[in-house]
Amino acid sequence: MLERTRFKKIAEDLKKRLKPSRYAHTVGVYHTAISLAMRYGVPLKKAAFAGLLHDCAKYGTDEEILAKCDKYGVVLTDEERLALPILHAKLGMYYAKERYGIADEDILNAISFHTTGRIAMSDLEKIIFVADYIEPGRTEAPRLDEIRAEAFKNMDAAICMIYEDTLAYLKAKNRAIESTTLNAFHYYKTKIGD
Ligand code: DGI
Ligand code: FE
Ligand code: FE
Repeated sequence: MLERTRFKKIAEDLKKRLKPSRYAHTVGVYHTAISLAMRYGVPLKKAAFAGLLHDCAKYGTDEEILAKCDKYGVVLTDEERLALPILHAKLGMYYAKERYGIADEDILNAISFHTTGRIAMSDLEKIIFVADYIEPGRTEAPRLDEIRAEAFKNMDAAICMIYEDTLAYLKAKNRAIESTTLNAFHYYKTKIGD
């Protein structure tokens, strides 16, 4: 199947499955990911598919997402079982592979790690992590304008800013913080020499 046709078919399927607001966010991430891919020399096609699919499992309740992970044998650490908001990324990677036929490991990893990020992300993984946070439909987070500008100047610095604000938000809400998230934050902080 032609890539363009395949892309359209996936988009149509997601439009049916996701809430309208979630689909609008998906389209925002897809456009933002392509823009960042232009800036950082990443194949646009990879950014397009990863952006489109990053939240492909984000529908239903947390409990339903967890049950689907168990049903399909998605391997989860004990920590991941407790961090329900992260599971849609793991299940999303599974759907991308099995339901949407994505074989590219880099795209699959970008989906799997889009919520937490991780140490030593590929350029595509960074792009999806950042695009998810800065896409035009996001309005709630603090200093979005600053982070948006930084994303096109120094990606690693933008990643650190996103971690700082996300960790502050999670702490304020008394939520469990994944070790993947924490380790990645320290890694990028050291990397930019802060
Ligand atoms: O799926 P989206 O809403 O587009 O965005 P996302 O996949 O980045 O999920 C955002 C949520 O995930 C946000 O409420 C912060 C939360 N999050 C990020 N890292 C962690 C986390 N939640 C927990 N519990 N632990 C983390 O380490
Ligand atoms: Fe997500
Ligand atoms: Fe998202």
